[in-house]
Amino acid sequence: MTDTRLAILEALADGPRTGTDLAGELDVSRAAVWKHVEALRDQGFGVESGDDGYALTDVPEYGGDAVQFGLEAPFEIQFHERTPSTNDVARALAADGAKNVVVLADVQTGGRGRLDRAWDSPSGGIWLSVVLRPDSPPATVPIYTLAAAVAITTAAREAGVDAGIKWPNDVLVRHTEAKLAGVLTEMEGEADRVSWLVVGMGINANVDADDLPEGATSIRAVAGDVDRRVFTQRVLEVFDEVRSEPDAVLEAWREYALTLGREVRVETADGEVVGTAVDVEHPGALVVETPDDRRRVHAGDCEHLRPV
Ligand code: BT5
Repeated sequence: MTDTRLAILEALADGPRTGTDLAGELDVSRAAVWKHVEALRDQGFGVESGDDGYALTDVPEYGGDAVQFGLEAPFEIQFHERTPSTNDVARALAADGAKNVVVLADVQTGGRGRLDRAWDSPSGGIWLSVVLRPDSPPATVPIYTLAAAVAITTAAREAGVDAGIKWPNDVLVRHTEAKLAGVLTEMEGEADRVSWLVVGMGINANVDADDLPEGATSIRAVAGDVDRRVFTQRVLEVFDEVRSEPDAVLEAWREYALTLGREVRVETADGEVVGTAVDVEHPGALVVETPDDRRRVHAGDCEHLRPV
């Protein structure tokens, strides 16, 4: 959305304004105001013309402008009805120098999980990728994955879902351990500095559980449909709040963790680690107490073992 269009929306959010007032406030012509208002109507915003001027009567349910409007985080939203993978679009934007852009889609036709697994992304979900350029070393990148899981869990709990986090990146419903959301973080960087980072979040919001793989669930199935616009804004706002505060991320992560205190089996590149998960440490390592020693696991697939 252009800056002028957003400024018009923000002005109208405070109450009706005449075209002349808007033109004066924003230093554009009245014809330009009229064009922007028409464009907003095309996007699904309700803008009525009355005696007091233009009044904002309705905000579209979802989409780029809808999420951008009222978002309290410094991200620019780019929306696609349908795209193979928001992470792929975000990577291309990142390679072109983009920063603080969020690519959002209603449907992904080639959604990806970790290790090139497929990620089912039917209409009604929240599929988004955030492009960041943090001034930090590549080794600290896992904290962004944790921050995304914290943001999703916070929003899910506010929506009435008893959600928690399975290390490192799965948001699950606590009592069933069915998967509600996943995070895929990708980056490019040099030895000492990240060049760009793409944090992809897949949230099964208003989708039928039948349209998801076995072991997955949705907010719709657990707590009913959510306002995707508000939910997406909450996720982005919490993510933005915590992303540069590793201690806050770890504290929230520990509070939400379903993995800590559990017997786990983690498949790592160096083999299997089985033991009790006792903590998570910066920048996202799981600390596992095995019968022989205490191990720090930096990456891998984690399975919660049932108590014997
Ligand atoms: C993840 O991978 O959990 C990361 C998922 C990230 C998806 C987002 S959507 C926006 C952005 N664009 C992308 O293309 N990707 C990101 P992983 O831990 O590897 O889990 C993948 C496994 O979860 C699959 O092998 C399936 O078993 C299962 N799965 C597939 N689709 C699912 C869904 N919608 N909900 C829950 N589980 C699913």
